[in-house]
Amino acid sequence: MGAMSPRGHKAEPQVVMMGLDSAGKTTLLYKLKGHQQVETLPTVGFNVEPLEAPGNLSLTLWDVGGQTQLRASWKDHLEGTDTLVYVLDSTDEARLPEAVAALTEVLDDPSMAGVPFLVLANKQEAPDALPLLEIRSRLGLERFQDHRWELQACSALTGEGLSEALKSLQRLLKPRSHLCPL
Ligand code: G3D
Repeated sequence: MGAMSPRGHKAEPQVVMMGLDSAGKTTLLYKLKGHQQVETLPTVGFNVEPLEAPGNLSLTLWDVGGQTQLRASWKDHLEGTDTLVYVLDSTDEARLPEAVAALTEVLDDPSMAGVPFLVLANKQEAPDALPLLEIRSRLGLERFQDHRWELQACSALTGEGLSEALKSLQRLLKPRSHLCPL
């Protein structure tokens, strides 16, 4: 488990994974960890999973439940976040506004100022998935000018897009070099 020490004093980058319930966070986490069988249970509270990603990237993922009654506790887990991974169910058009509102709330938290984020448009293999461009415009990501962000289509079920997602994560975890003075 990663220590919750102040930003910049951690052994491992702290990656928080969030999303509404059923977005596919648990499936994604286990797929990334290389488990063959995924038995999904509703995420209760949060769990912390060390992740050995390719490229010697060692991360700690926080999987925070999206159930309404637990959303208030998200804020308790934001301090020290290096990158946010926000998982969206691309097939759930009805709850897209709720997902966008939750993402906005998280990013508006003072402890998330300037923290980069990766939006994973999950379940893209499903025939009724909204196209990535549609999702991009519905999210209005351009609003978040104070954050570096990336949007990646993926399927936790098939694994499609996951290696690209990890590459995005690696990019976002790198500090912006042009901010460093000589
Ligand atoms: P959560 O942890 O965000 O709450 P889960 O979500 O990982 O428990 O997934 C919720 C449901 O979505 C599960 O189905 C799971 O199999 C499905 N799911 C996750 N990722 C994908 C995906 O990429 N494509 C498709 N088609 N389904 C996905 P069940 O039926 O077990 O509820």
